[in-house]
Amino acid sequence: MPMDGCTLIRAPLLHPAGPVALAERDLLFTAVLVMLIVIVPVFTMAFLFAWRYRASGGRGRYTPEWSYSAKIDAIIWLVPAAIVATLGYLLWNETHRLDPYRQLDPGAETLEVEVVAQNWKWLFIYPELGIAAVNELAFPSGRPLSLKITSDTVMNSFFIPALGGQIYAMAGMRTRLNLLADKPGCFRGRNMQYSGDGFPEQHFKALALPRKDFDSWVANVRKSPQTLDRATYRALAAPSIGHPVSYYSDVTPNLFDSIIEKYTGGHPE
Ligand SMILES: [Cu+2]
Repeated sequence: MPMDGCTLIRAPLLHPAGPVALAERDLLFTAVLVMLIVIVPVFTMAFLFAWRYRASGGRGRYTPEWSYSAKIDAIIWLVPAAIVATLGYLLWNETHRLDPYRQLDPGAETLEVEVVAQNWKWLFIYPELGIAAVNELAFPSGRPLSLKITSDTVMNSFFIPALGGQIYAMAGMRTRLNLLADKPGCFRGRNMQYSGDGFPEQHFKALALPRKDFDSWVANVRKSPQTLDRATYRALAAPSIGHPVSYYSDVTPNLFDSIIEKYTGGHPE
């Protein structure tokens, strides 16, 4: 399998593998730069003042009666106000542009995957292909990935740092996340919301594969002797820690919706 020789990138937040994570990293860097407008002068002055006004022979003028300067007052109010306005503008625009529910490229062919958080593993259902996998999310690189996310246990949080975004998984609800991997690669995904005993081991491999490799991944999953119906699903949903990657060659239709409906008394959201 291609997942065997794949190396995970280190510090994925700084080495984005897709447009969402790249935009998030750039926003982070821009925000830091803008804030340095205050941080650099403040730290410089802290040392400069201590030196200039020191008791033993400093050069500062002694002015005990001084109390107000309109110039200083203007600087300490206007500069931060300008920074807050700039950050607000940037964040407002980027937050809307990076809306996780928005399709990345409405014109492109999207791969839909349904994600279920369980104790303590991740189930990935491919409704269009009728297959499923546990703790391994494979998808073609360069093709938008559209995730529908729910939980069959307490609140979890789905996150693939190299691709960006983080979105909660909640029982009885469906959240969405749209991601794209620019190039083939192998990324770590995990639950970011503490959920009990198996939480530290609750991670999965996200494999962005070239088209051909994705097709052979699907063919390989289709060879699995295991299938996922209501009964095998119940067995899978039982708590387990460090669950191995496993494949299901067939999935009962509407399994994802029925998992949500368990918590909504038969009514969809
Ligand atoms: Cu909710």
